Order: sequence, then structure tokens, then C-alpha cells
Amino acid sequence: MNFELINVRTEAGRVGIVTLNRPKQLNALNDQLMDELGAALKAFDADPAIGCAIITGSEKAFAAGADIGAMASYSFADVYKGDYITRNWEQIRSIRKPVIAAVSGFALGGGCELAMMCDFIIAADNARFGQPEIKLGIIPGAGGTQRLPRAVGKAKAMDLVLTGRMMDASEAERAGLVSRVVALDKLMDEALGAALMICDYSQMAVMAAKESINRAFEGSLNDGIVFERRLFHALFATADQKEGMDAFVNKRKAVFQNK
Ligand code: DAK
Repeated sequence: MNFELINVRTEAGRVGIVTLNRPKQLNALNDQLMDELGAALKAFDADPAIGCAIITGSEKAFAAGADIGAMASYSFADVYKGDYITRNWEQIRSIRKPVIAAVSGFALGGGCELAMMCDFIIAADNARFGQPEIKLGIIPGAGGTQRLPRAVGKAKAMDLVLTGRMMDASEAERAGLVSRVVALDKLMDEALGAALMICDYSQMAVMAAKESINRAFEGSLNDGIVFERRLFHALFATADQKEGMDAFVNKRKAVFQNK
């Protein structure tokens, strides 16, 4: 596939890496970029050799938001009839393998929302997160008002969304938005290390874990526990469960076949 606004590569044949590539616009997210990102992630998801994906940007910007220039003249009819955002942004939610956001620089507006759509965020120490849409006369429109409070709680989400201020990487880590903060020059090594670790595990167990954790945000605790229990039981039907436990008992490294 030929992409213009993203670079796509694989690492060790097992990790799919997408680098957002609109440097002059600080990786502002337009329709074409989101179409390309969705297509690249779907291709990784369908490739049995790939166990995990990483989305990253440049040192200066993961993404400075949805493309304001493109949005400026949209009417209600344009966004409603065109199913703006849902049509291409929501594709990320359908990816079943883990997706890590490796964030350096600005992750603002739709950029912060894109990072939050990923399964977890590893941040460089220069990362800055925010939902500044209020300054433009709008509100976050790609899940920011829903995912941010789930990640950081109501008080900080209200603070960020209502004032439009940015928070730095250490505040984001304290608040629970990011899982790790590392030096800028170590960002991709750290993300790749996490991805390769995930790739070593059974893909079925990994996908089941992702699906089950996501359920925690979509219903009652009881329903979530029942869902988890069913997946847990189902994994006992896999060869990988036998392999994982046999390897432990016999003090050797497990080699999973994804069966
Ligand atoms: N869109 C388009 N271009 C952008 C941009 C953006 N979001 N952010 C930056 N740029 C462009 C700048 O216009 C500038 O272009 P030139 O002037 O060089 O042609 C270039 O990138 C470099 O930016 P700056 O010169 O401003 O660089 P600085 O280092 O001085 O400042 C900054 C960096 C990130 C603080 C600043 O650029 C900035 O404040 N950018 C805007 C951040 C922002 O407001 N982001 C939120 C965008 S709104 C929806 C769903 C989702 C959304 C909307 C609707 N629906 C469901 C309907 C999402 C909305 C958003 O994300």
C-alpha cells in the first residue's frame, strides 16, 4: 500500500509501526491521514506475523489535533451527513491486537484523543497533552470527554477540557493517562521493548486480555467479571495454555504457536 501522510514499517517482522508524517502541520489529523492510519492498522491486524502495533509521531508532535484548517468551513450538514470522525477515526477501536501510542511533543485535541484510543501510552519526557478545543468554540469530538475522565478522573478532566491548558508528561503519568515516561531518545526503544514482549505471548491470550480490560469501561462490574471468566475458561481450550503452563512446570521458556 502507498501512503502519503504516514510511514509504515515493521520491526523484527513482528511489530507494526506507523509514524504520522505531516511535519509542517505538526501531524494535524485530516481525513486522508486517518484513512491511511486505519488501513495500515487493519493490515497489521490481519497479518498473523504481527503481534502488536505502535503509533508514533515526530519529536515535536505526536499530533497537534484535528486539522483546524480543514474543519474551519465545515457546516453541520457536512459533518453530520459525512459522518465526520466516526467514519475513519473509529476504525482504531476495531483493532484486536494491542496498539501502543509512543508520544513525544504535542498530543492535543484529536491527537490526545488518538493516543487515548490506543491501548496504552508511553510518553517521552517532552510530551504535552491537552484538549484545547474550548478555545476554538467546540468541545472534544473524538471521545475526549469520555476517555479522559476515565483515565484521569473528573476533576482533572474538567480542568483540562474547560481551561484548555496542557499537562506535561510527569503530570500525565501521575494522573494515570500514561503508563510510563522515558527520556525522549529512549522512547522508541521503550515502546518497541514493550511491543516485543507482548509479541512473545499467545496472541489469543493477548487479544482476550485487551478485550476483557476494555469491557471494564463498558458495563457493570458483574457483567465485566462474567465476561472475563468466560474468556478465561475459553483459553483452557488452547494449545498455548498447555504450552505456557508446561513451560513453567518444566522451567523452560514457553514457545507459543497462537493455537
Ligand atoms: N491543525 C492545522 N494546522 C496546525 C494545527 C492543527 N491542529 N496545529 C498546528 N498547525 C500548524 C500551524 O498552523 C503552523 O502552520 P504554518 O503557520 O507554519 O503554516 C504549523 O502547524 C506549526 O504550528 P505553530 O507555528 O503554531 O507551532 P508552535 O510551536 O508555535 O505551536 C502548538 C504549537 C501545538 C501549541 C500550536 O500549533 C497550536 O496551538 N495548535 C493548535 C492546537 C489545537 O488547538 N488542537 C486542537 C485542534 S481541534 C470532531 C472530533 C474531533 C475534533 C473535532 C471535531 N467531530 C466529531 C466533529 C478534534 C478537534 C481538534 O483536535
